[in-house]
Amino acid sequence: VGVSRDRARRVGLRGAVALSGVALTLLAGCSADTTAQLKRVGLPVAGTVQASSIGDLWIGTWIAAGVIGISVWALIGWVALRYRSNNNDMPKQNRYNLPMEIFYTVAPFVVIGVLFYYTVLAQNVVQKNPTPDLTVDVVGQKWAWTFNYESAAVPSVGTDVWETGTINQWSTLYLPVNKTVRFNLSSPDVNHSFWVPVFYEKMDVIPGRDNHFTVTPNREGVFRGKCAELCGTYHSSMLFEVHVVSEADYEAHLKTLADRGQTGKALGAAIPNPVGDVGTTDKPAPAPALQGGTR
Ligand SMILES: [Cu+2]
Repeated sequence: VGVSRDRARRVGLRGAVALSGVALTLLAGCSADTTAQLKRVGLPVAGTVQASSIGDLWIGTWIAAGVIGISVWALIGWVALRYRSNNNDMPKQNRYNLPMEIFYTVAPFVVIGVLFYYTVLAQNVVQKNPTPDLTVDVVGQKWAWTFNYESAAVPSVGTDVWETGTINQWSTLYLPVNKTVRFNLSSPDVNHSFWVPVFYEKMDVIPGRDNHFTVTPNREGVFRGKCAELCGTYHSSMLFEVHVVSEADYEAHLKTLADRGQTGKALGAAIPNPVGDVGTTDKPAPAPALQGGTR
């Protein structure tokens, strides 16, 4: 018995060394970007002030899950090796062991309780809704996004302006960097979901319901956005681009929209949908000029 136990230990040790060798080789082969992304457990680089609270929750949850998972596997492995036996006698039974049963009933509640506590903390940061510097009315419609910018934030433009897309031309959303923006979400047709991955948060867009959230984009760049709620045939076309730009560029973009005559508010589906008679057309408007490439 002693010899085979020794052997099992040696085989286990060799396996562990081989596995960590493979893991190290994989890590060493990664670019700096990939390694950084591994450290964020798959999240993109955060694009808002508020995102870090969600990022910390995400990483903390994985660490907690890792600690618990590894402990459980280690215990299973230890029991399997330590108490393995060649005889077929019924092993000692531990049913109705009260301390044990209390432990495995209470332990999951402790885990859930800790996760719940930190989720509430993160949620409080994300839903603080500070007074915004500007407001964008976001309309999710089958199957594009319309963004309405209020003139109040940029008096030099002098009017509210909007922009939209079609299933063949994705929409763009412009935001000034380091300004707090409130998104008011509405839909004239079915449920959609407004998602910009670098914000780390998304929110459903539900007809007849006043959903909103507030973020402060703090990184200039062009980011992807999409509908995250299966909303119909061309759901996959509900993509948009978020341009987080300087204040001057933001103002210039709004002026361009005003010059194109895209003034006032477009709160329904403003553009006829080019695919058959799908979509709604409650307010015909000039088709938007192409911005950037087509998809
Ligand atoms: Cu959608």
